Amino acid sequence: MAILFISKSDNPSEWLTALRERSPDVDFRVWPNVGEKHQITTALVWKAPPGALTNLPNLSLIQSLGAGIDHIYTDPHLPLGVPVARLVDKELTRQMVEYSVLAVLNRHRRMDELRKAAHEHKWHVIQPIGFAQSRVGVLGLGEIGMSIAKTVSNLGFIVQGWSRTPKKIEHIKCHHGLDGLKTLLPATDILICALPLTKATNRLLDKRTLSLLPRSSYLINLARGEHVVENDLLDLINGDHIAGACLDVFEKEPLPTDHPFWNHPNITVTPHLAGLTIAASAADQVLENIRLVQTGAPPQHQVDRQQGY
Ligand code: OXD
Repeated sequence: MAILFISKSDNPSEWLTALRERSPDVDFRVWPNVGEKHQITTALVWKAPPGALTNLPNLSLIQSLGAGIDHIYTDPHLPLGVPVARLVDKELTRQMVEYSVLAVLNRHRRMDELRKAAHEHKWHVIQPIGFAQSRVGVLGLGEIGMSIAKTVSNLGFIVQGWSRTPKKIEHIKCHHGLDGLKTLLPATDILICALPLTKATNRLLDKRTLSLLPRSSYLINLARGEHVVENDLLDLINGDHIAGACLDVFEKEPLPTDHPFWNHPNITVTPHLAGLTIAASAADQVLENIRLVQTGAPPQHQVDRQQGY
């Protein structure tokens, strides 16, 4: 029984250390050094090259190294019938919440405007902005979206949420379906995208939907670049309908050096780091999933292939 690690961005030695501390005999291999293929039972993956998971006859678990699994389903050779699990990790969720709070407060307290004024040596006092002018809408009410919504609401913000299916969260008005989205957007000043990437959410935030936001609204995207039609967002910001955006994810990553987002005064770009997986935090879940699958049980947080999350 061996684990095959396939990721260019995660550190294999951190994973090896974290796994061996918990399970000293673990057989850990780093792609492309697969060794005897029939010995591989688990694949730990983040953006595996297409085909890397084929011809592994005893593969019984594909474990994402992140919360998202869209990177797995882009492989046209993905072995059907092998369970795919995503990570639901406290540390990852904590980072995503932290990033969202930072971005919401930056917008609420107009830090971009203040930084610009300070740069010009201007004593620029902004009158207090009430929560009624900073209504927050959270798209996606899974583990991460729900934690963001609750934390931002606990800070005093008026928070509404949106998801595919109906959800109930204390103190948070929840909407669902396309009609729900049409209700939420006009009542949102700060929109946070925490959606899974599926066929239904790909390019969901385009000119049509983003125009439903009120004037001077703000977008925070920490989910996937493909949720947003980048040129539409740019047009709406340049046309002064949307005030700005804080973006951690992009259609193409790394963001090309000549992309207009980089130099835009109203757009903050961060390099897909809102939530990074820490091996020491996530290793227990991975080992537990391996154990579950060995006993014939489904792994925790198994992905529904049809729904795509
Ligand atoms: C993830 C991510 O899916 O970091 O975990 O994007």
